[in-house]
Amino acid sequence: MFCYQCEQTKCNKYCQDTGVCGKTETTAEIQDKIISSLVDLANCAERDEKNTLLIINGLFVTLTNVNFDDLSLLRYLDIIKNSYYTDNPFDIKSLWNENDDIRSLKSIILFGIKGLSAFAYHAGKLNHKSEVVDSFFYEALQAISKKMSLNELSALVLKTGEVNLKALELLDRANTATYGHPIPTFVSTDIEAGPFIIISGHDLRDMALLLEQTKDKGVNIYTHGEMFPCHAYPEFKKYKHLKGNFGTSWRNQQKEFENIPAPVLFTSNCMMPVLESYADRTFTTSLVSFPNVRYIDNKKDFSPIIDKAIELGGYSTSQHRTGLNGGSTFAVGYGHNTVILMADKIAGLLKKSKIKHIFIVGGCDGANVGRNYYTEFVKKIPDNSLILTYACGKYRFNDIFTEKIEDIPHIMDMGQCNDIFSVIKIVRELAKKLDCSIANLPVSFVISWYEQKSISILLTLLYLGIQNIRLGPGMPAFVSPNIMRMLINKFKIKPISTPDEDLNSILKG
Ligand code: SF4
Ligand code: SF3
Repeated sequence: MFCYQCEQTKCNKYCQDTGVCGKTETTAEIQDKIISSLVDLANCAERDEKNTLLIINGLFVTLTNVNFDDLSLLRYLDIIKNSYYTDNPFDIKSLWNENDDIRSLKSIILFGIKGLSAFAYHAGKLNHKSEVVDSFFYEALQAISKKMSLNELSALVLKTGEVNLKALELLDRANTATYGHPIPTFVSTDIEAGPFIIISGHDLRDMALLLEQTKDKGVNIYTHGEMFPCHAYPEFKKYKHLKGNFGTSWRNQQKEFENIPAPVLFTSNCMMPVLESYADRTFTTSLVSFPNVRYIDNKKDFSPIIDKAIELGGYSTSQHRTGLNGGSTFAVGYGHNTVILMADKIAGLLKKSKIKHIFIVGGCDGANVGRNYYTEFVKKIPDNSLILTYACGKYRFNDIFTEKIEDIPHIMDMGQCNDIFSVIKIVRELAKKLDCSIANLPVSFVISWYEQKSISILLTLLYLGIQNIRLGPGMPAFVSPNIMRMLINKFKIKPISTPDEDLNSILKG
């Protein structure tokens, strides 16, 4: 096997024999076949709704930490293969042997559209679709098998970021039109006595269905990982049994799910290999699957998981739990709708230097020890600066209590990874209010990456011309030295160094 699509790839080169994520060689082979078939589908089949859905689902099941189940993956492969004919099948392995820079640019495009597929998938579940997004999947997949120049591929890399912005906007519209605009909300980390279910992942529709099916059952619901921002949506606030957040980010799940008297539902990435100790009370749905773990199909009848919660009974007394820094409340819900109302005030405070700087510290969490950087970095940010955050990396600091700057919270959590859209909207609004370009705002992006959604988000930031992004904990293994030089020259991307060094150099301007 050859896989280098995520940040934890072996020795920052590539995974072979078995993935650091737990993916087996057989699973990797099937996923490669899925990608090869999707390239053939894009080249040989009609562009229609059915095929577009096959592409979106096919890409999403190959994302890191989504589907480890060979039988399930083979079913996707079969359906894709039966949807086109070619006498000259493409093999993704040919890409790994291409010239270093071509391989690198095509990998960036491929991993970028994997991230894009996740956003399009969730938006599609809420009946929001975009012709621009859908047609780009075909263009990008065709490019993987075509002879193209470095310039053509570089342009397509930025186009991936541009189309990803459309997908982020689409998903924002889907979520807010269906569940309302997030409002600032304080969420407890304690667990009440009695039966409960933990729901993880990004799929808001699955959350809505689970809340509805559990509302009169005496079963409480707790979010985990990227499902946490659900607490801020008005439509979910109506359910009094949506109680709080259990645990932290995906990387701690094997520890956090052990020895608890409750079932867990995974609705999207990131699922780690399920340990035997909790396999019998783990459930997956949508595109997530793991061998011998119960799967809730598209009928979305959650009775088995509700029954399991009642059978296990939950804790007999309430449990006090905390975040990673000892705090027992997380705040969330600072989406664009809320923060744009503060834009005049923030712009005024920036002018008067009462707010010195805005730091965007967001992105994925992961197991790498270098990720302590983000906790230390946030702790060192002066009180006269704002911190906007999104995605699961924030669990490293979202329980730290901080004072406000004249009613503006020092740390504002915008939501899931896709809610980078709120960050972009707010930064654009501030640039408008201060009559300058984004580049001239006192705003710095300090981003952590892990899987392919963070790659598509990075491409969007580059497409928007955002420079001086500090990226960590390491640089992607799939970027060749020449392409890295190009990124550094054109966009001034920097690897993170130490919190002190980076903070000093940012604040010195
Ligand atoms: Fe390795 Fe990441 Fe690929 Fe898993 S997804 S096999 S950890 S590179
Ligand atoms: Fe997290 Fe997987 Fe990236 Fe949604 S859940 S951000 S890592």
